[in-house]
Amino acid sequence: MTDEYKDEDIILSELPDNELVEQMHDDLYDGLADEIAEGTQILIDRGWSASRVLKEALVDGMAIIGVDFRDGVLFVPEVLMAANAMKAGMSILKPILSETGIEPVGKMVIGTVKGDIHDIGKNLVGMMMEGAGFEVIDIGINIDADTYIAAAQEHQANILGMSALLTTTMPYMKVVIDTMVERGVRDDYIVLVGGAPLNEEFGESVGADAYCRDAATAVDAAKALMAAAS
Ligand code: B1M
Repeated sequence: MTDEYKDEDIILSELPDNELVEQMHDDLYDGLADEIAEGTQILIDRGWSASRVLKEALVDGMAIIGVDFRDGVLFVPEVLMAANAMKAGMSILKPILSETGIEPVGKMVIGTVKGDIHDIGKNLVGMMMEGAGFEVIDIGINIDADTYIAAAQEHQANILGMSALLTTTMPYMKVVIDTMVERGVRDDYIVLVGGAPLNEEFGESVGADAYCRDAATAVDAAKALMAAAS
């Protein structure tokens, strides 16, 4: 039996949890959006929490792709397909992660910095923030300083969030913060930064209020800094 034939035979709903998660990692790798959506739904129907599905089935799967992308095994088109498949799973999780019956606890404008089009991490942070009761205004990718500041002012945000996934784009965070300082608006906002190549030291060096390692850290930092500001 060829691998291809075997794959066609796999019925996701019949796999035990651990095999289903492994299969989802394979399907993510192969950019199979329908299968990722189906697997995500099956795990939710089996009682998994949305954050567990996100971490174990999707984010861990994307980490494998990241390694092979770095090592030249996978190329941009394949990684784009994987990203689309990941988004298919995230769209099922979004309503669950964003579910909140409470008044917004604060407003956040979030975007990926100029020159950078990676948006999965940013989208995830947005979802988790909504789930924690924040109103989130996602201004997209490739965002320059003027657009960040204008959006924060227009929406009267409490928090300005920036994402960067490239070592070549992360320095732009300092450009945004310096522009805020020049315009006398830096202290009007809590500035949070995140993205795989950043670290605590970088966050401090650009003048952010906090570096957020992941979406859960972003929620914790936002809550703590909002509480400290009030
Ligand atoms: Co890109 N890419 N990519 N890529 N890509 C990386 C980032 C890379 C590390 C891959 C690698 O070499 N291993 C590498 C960067 C190397 C470097 O700078 N040192 C890289 C490269 C080189 C490139 C291109 C230059 C490739 C090329 O064209 N030759 C190009 C750049 C395009 C551009 O932006 N100008 C490029 C393109 C792409 C795709 C378009 C194919 C695709 C993006 C699709 C999309 O986003 N819609 C893509 C992808 C998918 C990746 C990897 C594989 C996965 C990123 C991801 O989505 N991770 C990535 C490898 C990796 O990171 N392991 C890679 C999953 C996501 C949930 O995690 O984004 O880290 P992450 O977000 C986390 C935290 O970082 C944090 O919370 C999130 C959730 O826990 N966080 C925040 C993120 N943003 C935050 C904001 C906050 C708070 C927390 O605000 C408050």
